[in-house]
Amino acid sequence: MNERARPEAVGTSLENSAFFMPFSMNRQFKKAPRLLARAEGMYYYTPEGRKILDGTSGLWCVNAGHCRKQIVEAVQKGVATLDFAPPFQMGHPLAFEFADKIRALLPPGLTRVFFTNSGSESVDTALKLALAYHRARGEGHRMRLIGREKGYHGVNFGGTAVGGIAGNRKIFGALVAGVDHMRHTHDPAKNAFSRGQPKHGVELAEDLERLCQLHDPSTIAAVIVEPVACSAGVFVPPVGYLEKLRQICDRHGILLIFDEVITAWGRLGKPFASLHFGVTPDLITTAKGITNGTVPMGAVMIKEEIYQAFMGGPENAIEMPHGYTYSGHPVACAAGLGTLQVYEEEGLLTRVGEIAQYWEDAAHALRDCPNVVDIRNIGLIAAIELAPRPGAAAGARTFEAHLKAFERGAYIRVSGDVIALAPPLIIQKSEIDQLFSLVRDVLKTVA
Ligand code: PXG
Ligand code: PLP
Repeated sequence: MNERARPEAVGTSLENSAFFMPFSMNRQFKKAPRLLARAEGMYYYTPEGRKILDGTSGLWCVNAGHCRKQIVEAVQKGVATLDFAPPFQMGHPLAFEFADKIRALLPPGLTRVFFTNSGSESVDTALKLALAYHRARGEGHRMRLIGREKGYHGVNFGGTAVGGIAGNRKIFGALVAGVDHMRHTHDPAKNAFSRGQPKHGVELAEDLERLCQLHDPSTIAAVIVEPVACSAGVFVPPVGYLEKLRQICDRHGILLIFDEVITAWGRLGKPFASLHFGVTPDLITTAKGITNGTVPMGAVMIKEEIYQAFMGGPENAIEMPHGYTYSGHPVACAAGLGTLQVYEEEGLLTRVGEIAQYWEDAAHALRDCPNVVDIRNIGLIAAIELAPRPGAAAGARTFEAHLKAFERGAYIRVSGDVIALAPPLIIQKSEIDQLFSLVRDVLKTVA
């Protein structure tokens, strides 16, 4: 047990800690901390040694389960061999090897990989690449970016601007000019308790056509959507919806970006959700599961013709004036290569196909629990939506469920009135039972 995992360290008050926690209720947390000290496989362990079933893969990222030996050793060896290498005008072998291994998993036509350090950086990179691509082809008038209501695309300026969660945008001013949003696809009146893709709502994709007519399609550079919108509460695309977005983008020469920060790396039973849905975007953004969450990393995958559009100038010129100090960081690449090896050896990028039905049935069995107004699922993702508590702030009930679940031994993520479950892809049926029976018990006690 390491120093920080020692029980005596627990008593130390965090109330005046310097740490400004991200996306957290700082004061509430610091008064009653929920600390995790170590992890292994499907479980976290608290400093007191309590075992906590991980219902959300950390933050949707630890797809192969925690502290996997091969990944840990790859990171240890990597950092001891090459701690850092400059990524601009220099290189190291692992970045090339990792990019090529990723390419082998991509939908047809996507051939190039640009490394970043997070999903947020991937999104801003993809948006910039889209603008630069049009400009390189003499269509610099395509400057508009279209997102969707309820979308989450990280927290950098571009991603915040195309994002569609009001609470994440409203305090940050005007953000980026030229952004508009399509309608979201959530329609509980028609689609509540859908299993997999909802039947109703393909026509909501026509909202993109409306924006094309409003702004003129020749002003639009790119549309970005999550194939399954996870952060805002798990909104699965209606049957035919993504296909229709693809058609409209093709009709008007607009690039389609799938933000697969969560949906890639086996979450839907394929390496990328794009392969699951059979719809190929022009760019894919990812992060999280790319290194199993061990070392921060992200990537943008792009179609060959987009890459080639930048390769027309003189060879002694930098083709893309964009990149991060830590793009393709050697330790992150080592982690990524170790991660891909585990995914491959254990068949994790396709394993969800085998357990998705069991998962779906277990999730929908909670339908009779108090206050449940909707249950949605796809792949190894499930959302349980609760009616808001009358007179209380949104999410009061779910937050209480989060606290009670932690007391009883499970980590579950909540977003507004939705409990979102997405465990590591190594989960066994017995652990699925354990997770849902714990959530059932919790729901019974949350009035
Ligand atoms: N795009 C999508 C689709 C995401 O899900 C990001 C971009 C940003 O990635 P980074 O690595 O910059 O955080 C994400 C991240 C939640 C939750 O509770 C989800 C995310 C992040 C934090 C919380 O659902 N997704
Ligand atoms: N700000 C300053 C002053 C810098 O020198 C740099 C990088 O050199 C950055 C920001 C960008 O940092 P990063 O490349 O880690 O995104």
